Amino acid sequence: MIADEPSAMDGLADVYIALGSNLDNPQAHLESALSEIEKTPGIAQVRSSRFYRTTPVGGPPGQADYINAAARMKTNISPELLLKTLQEIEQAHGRVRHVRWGARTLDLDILLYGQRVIDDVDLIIPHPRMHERAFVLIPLLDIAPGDLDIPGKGLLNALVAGISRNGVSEI
Ligand code: A4P
Ligand code: MG
Repeated sequence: MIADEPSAMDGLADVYIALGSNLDNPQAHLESALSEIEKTPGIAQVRSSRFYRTTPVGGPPGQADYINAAARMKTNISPELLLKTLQEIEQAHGRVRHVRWGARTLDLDILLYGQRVIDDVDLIIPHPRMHERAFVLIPLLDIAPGDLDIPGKGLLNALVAGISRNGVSEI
């Protein structure tokens, strides 16, 4: 376990993740996922955005609205192990994968891992669709500086200025 002190975590990359749920009390899934992430050895200084109610983007018609948030943390866990850790938390929340972009109890995506660019079969960072999605960028701006550089996509402020906020409201 890493001590949760600034001195112990200095120099580690900032990691940003997106959280989403639209089934079975979405807000409770996000809150408990955040506390599970906080308890994970090697993750410290977890900070969450506000929670937002968002209109579903893509997927089958008739899905319930989502609750979305973003979180920032410091970690010494590799990107691959972080993905596995987040997938285990999704599984513990009863995530079942049926349809692409279908309703889900909990979706945890890695948005950014410092300034790393990764293009593997099962892990792409920055998340390939984050730069065009209001339900990701608006929560992200709660916890990240406006001049955050999203590798290959531009500065967070500029991306937020270019999207519509329709369908995203603070809860
Ligand atoms: N994967 C690759 N890169 C990453 C990454 N950076 N973080 C792989 C997490 N996973 C990553 O994910 C599919 C595979 O992506 C994983 O096996 C992993 O190896 P998944 O969670 O099983 O499926 P998914 O989330 O349905 O797929 P996808 O394509 O990542 O979905 P998106 O693009 O994240 O969209 N509308 C609203 N309003 N709010 C939402 O939260 N979410 C989606 C999902 C669609 N519409 C939405 C929302
Ligand atoms: Mg996902």
